Amino acid sequence: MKKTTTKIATIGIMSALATGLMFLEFPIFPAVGFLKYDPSDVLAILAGFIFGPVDGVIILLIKNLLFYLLKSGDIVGIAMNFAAGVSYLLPTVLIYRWRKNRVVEIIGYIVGVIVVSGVMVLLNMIVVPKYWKISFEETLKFLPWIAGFNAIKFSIDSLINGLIRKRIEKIFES
Ligand code: RBF
Repeated sequence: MKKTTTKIATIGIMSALATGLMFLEFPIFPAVGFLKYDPSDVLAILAGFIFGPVDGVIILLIKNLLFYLLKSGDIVGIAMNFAAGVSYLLPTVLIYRWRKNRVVEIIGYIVGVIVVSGVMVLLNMIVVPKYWKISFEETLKFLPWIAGFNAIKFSIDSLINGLIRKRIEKIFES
């Protein structure tokens, strides 16, 4: 991939695809039905691996902005989705870029899943009491579900990315 214009167009197409994929969202655990899985972050993670962390974050930003305007209208949910995407993407991509081999790549996925699960548990402990107007003690009951949701969501994304990354990269080599 040589030309900047080609890269900008690719980021645009990947953002549009990610927005479309976000419409497929569905809850994983009934206990925390407000947490929904969708595979859209895979597009941002792919871009992070192929182009760099900033491009990945740009896709997260665009897809969340478009999804907010087209469907959700819930700024809290959108902000949480973005925070989760960034907390996973940055450690995972930066570790991979440090040493580009399969073992380091897998360590990156594991660290990313641990970081996002920890960060989102903390953020949810602050946000959920205000969002659902419940006490902190009640929110604590959700803690294992929130940690589990993020661990599962980003493990699935890691797996998909790990399986298709090389094939997608090849498209851009020519
Ligand atoms: N998305 C995540 O990937 N991880 C989270 O921990 C997370 N926490 C959320 C907390 C609240 C209160 C809300 C409203 C949403 C949260 N989301 C989270 C985003 C949610 O799963 C979904 O993507 C958005 O609400 C868009 O429909």
